Amino acid sequence: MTQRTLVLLKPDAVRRGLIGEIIGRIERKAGWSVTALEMRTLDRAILEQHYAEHVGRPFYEPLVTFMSSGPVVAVVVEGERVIEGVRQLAGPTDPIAAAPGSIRGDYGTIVRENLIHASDSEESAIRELKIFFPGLS
Ligand code: RTP
Ligand code: MG
Repeated sequence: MTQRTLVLLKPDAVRRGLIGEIIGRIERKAGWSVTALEMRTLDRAILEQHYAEHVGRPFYEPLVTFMSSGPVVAVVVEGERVIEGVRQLAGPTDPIAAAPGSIRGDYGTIVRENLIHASDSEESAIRELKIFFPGLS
C-alpha cells in the first residue's frame, strides 16, 4: 500500500545539524522516497492549523513558541506503509521513552524538542499535506 506522509524536521533538528541524518534514515528504507521538500519558518497561523487538535492544551503555547523559533524542513515522503513506518522510525513523543535506534530515542531528551513530526494517520496526512504543500496533486 503506497502512501504519502508529511514529515517536519523541527527547529531543534535544524539547529543541531541533523537534517541530513534524519532524512537519510528515512531515505534508506527500501522503496521510500522524498518527493517534495521545503525549508521555512512557520508562523502562528499555520501552526494553529497544523496543531488544531492541541489548541487550548497547556503545552500548546510553548509548542507554538518552539515551532516558530527557527526554520523547519517540511518533507513529503512516499512509499510502502510510510505513515506508520515514519512514526515507528521517530519513536514515541517522549524521547526518554523512545527506544535507542529511533530518531527521538537517539537524539532527544525533551518532550517538546523531539526533532520530528510525522502524520499519525491517513486522514492526518491528507489534511497536513494540504496545509504545507497546497499545490500537490
Ligand atoms: P507530532 O504531532 O509533532 O508528530 O508528535 P506526536 O504526534 O508524537 O505528539 P502530539 O501528542 O501530537 O504532540 C505534538 C507535539 O507537542 C509537543 N508536546 N509537548 N507535555 C508536553 O510538554 C508536550 N506534549 C506534546 C511535542 O513536540 C509533540 O511532538
Ligand atoms: Mg501528533
